Amino acid sequence: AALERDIHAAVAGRHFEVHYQPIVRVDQPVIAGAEALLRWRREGELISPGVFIPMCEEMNFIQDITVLLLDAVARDVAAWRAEGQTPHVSVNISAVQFSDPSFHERLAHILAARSMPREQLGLEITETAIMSKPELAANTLRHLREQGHTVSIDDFGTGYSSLRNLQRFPLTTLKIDRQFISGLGSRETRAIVKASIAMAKGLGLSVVAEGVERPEELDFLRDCRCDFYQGFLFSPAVTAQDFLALLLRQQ
Ligand code: G
Ligand code: G
Ligand code: MN
Ligand code: NA
Repeated sequence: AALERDIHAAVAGRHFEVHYQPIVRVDQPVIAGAEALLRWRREGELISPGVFIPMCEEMNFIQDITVLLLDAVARDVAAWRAEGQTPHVSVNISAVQFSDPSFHERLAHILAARSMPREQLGLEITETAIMSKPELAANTLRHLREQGHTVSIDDFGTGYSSLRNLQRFPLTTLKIDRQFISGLGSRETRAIVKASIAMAKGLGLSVVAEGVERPEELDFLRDCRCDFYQGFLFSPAVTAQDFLALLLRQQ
C-alpha cells in the first residue's frame, strides 16, 4: 500500500533510472547492444520492475512509464552517439502495453519527437503477451518490423511455447531464458538449448542467451553457434555512463 501511494509521486517526479545490460557476441568479446532495464529509486533503494511494473499496469500508469523509459533511452542514445557509439538497445514491453492496438503508432510518435533512430531500438515481448491476442500481436509485430525495429521473443521456453509461433510471427530474435542456461549442467537441458538454437537459426532468427554466469556456459553456447549472450559473466546492468565506458574501452 505504501508502494502504491508512492508510485504516483515517483511517476510525476520521474524517480526512475534506466540501467543497461550489455549484449555481447558469443564468437568474440564485442558488445553489440544492451537490454534497457528500468529501476525505481525509492528512498535510496532500487526497486525491481518485477514489483512496480504490475502495479503501474493496475493503476494505469503504464503509458507514463513507457514514455519515461523511452525518454531516458533516447537521451542516453544521443549521448552515446556524440561519443561515436551506436549500440542497439532493446526495451521490454509487457503484455498490457502490447495489447494496446495503437502501441506501434504511439511508439513511432514518441521516437520521432525525440529523434531516436528506429533501427537502433528493439522490442522484447514475451510469448504470453503474443499468445493472449495472437491476431492483434501479428498485426502489431508486422508494423513494428515495417518501422525498422527488431523484435525479440523474451523468456523463450518458459510459457506455452509453441515452435509454430516462431514461424508464424514476424520475429527477428529469440532470447533463451536464463533458467535453461543455469540448467546446462543437465544433459537434457543441453539438448533443449542446442536444439532451440539450431531451430531458431534455421528459421533465420538470431539467438541471445540470457543469464550467462559461467565460462563453461559460454563455451557450450559457442559450440552451438549461439549469436549473442548477456549475463553476469560479462556484466550486470550498469548505468548509461558505465555502459558508455564499456563501449569506449573496447576500441
Ligand atoms: O532487471 P530485473 O531483474 O529487475 O528485471 C525484472 C523483470 O522486469 C524482467 O523480467 C524484465 O523483463 C522486466 N523489465 C525490466 N525493465 C522493464 C521495462 O521497462 N518494462 C517492462 N514492461 N518490463 C521491464
Ligand atoms: O526477464 P528479463 O530477461 O527481461 O530480465 C532480465 C533480468 O535478469 C534482470 O532482472 C537482470 O538483472 C537479470 N539477470 C541478468 N543477468 C543475469 C545473470 O547472469 N544471472 C542472474 N541470476 N540474473 C541475471
Ligand atoms: Mn528482457
Ligand atoms: Na528474459
